[in-house]
Amino acid sequence: MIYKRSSALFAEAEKVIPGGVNSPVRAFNGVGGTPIFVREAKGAYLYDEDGNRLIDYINSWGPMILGHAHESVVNAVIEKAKKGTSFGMPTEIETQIAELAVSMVPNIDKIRFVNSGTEACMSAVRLARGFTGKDKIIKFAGCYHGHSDSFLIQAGSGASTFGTPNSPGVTKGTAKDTLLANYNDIENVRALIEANANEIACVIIEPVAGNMGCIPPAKGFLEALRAVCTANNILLIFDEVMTGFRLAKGGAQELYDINADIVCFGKVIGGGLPVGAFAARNEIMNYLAPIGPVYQAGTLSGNPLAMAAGLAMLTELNNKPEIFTSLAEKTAYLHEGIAKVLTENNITHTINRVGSMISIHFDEAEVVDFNSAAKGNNDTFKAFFHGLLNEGVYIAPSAFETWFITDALSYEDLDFTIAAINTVAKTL
Ligand code: KE4
Repeated sequence: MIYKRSSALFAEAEKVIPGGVNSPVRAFNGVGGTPIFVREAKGAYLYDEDGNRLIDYINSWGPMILGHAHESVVNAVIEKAKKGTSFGMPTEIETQIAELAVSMVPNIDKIRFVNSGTEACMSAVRLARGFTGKDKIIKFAGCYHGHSDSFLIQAGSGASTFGTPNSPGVTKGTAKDTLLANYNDIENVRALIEANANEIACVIIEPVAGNMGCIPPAKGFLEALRAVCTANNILLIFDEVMTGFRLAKGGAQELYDINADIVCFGKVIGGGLPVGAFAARNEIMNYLAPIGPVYQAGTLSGNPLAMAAGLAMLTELNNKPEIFTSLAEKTAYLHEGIAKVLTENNITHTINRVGSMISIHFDEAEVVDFNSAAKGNNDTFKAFFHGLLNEGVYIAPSAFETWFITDALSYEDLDFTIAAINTVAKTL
């Protein structure tokens, strides 16, 4: 594959945008080389600026669950844009998508829309602190909840890829209120709660981790977390920015039958436009301005174009719940095919999968937390990434990410991908 035009565009971008990108994980720092510039996308495919067609396993880091440029989403945005793009005043469509989201997701009465997953998680933590009157939070090493200061403490995703999990610019004052636990280690959580009795407002977790590769919750872990939070008057926040409207209509709460106190959304809920949201029962959400004391705001929150895209997306998913089964089946098929060819080629690996989230780790040990995820052979991953790119398959440019399967993928695409992995495996 030739990437001449992408390289030229990247050189131009670097002159006026830090690192040439508007989000670090796109910069290929985790795999080397320079980023691919996309011209357009349709269904399961990206078309880059050099005319290469790539099968997309990132799908804008999750939102494109139905494939790129989905007709109902695009048409909804076009029609809405003709009537104006932003008013800073309430619109009916905000109520329509709020009612639909509340009907799809268990255990929530109200939802507040914001513009990103970061904003959703940041606001949820502030709400938890305001509601409980306590300051400290527990997050898990390797989990990523966006780039708000409180979260950049051994974060996952790009922060891990960069090997600088604790970012400069985060004050000691902020960091002291963030306690770090190990994913899937309930005893570690209990010890933190005991050592900080009556000081912890919330535990925030990715119920299925997706920012250190895909890591499922160990059997009983989420149930134990729910119980220990309830027993200690600590709010449990499910960061479902990745898992929401992806693992099931009702996300991880539905899949694992666990009730969080606050749920955060992003990605799919916006259909590819900038939307985040956080939701909870009335008792908690009524603590938010303008009816409650916890302030949270946004000029473009509930923006009509973004709401139109999100409403179209959620309507598709709500009307065709069989999509979730189709996504899980396609991902299982891919898993089986990848495992077969990597084993045949004697490549040491493990594969983690939940629903339509999957990740490959080039290490024999089971990947259950940040430490085990970090043991993966990154040189093998880099060669694997570029080998696949050369075969026309685009996966996450970092070992600390999950793949996101889109329902636009055909079984032919999956077979093509498995064959490409077989080819690349022979070079590793
Ligand atoms: P955003 O602010 O990027 O919309 O959402 C932050 C966020 C919150 N919670 C979870 C579980 C997330 O995965 C994310 C963002 N995910 C990354 C990819 N791992 C976004 C890609 C990027 O940073 O460019």
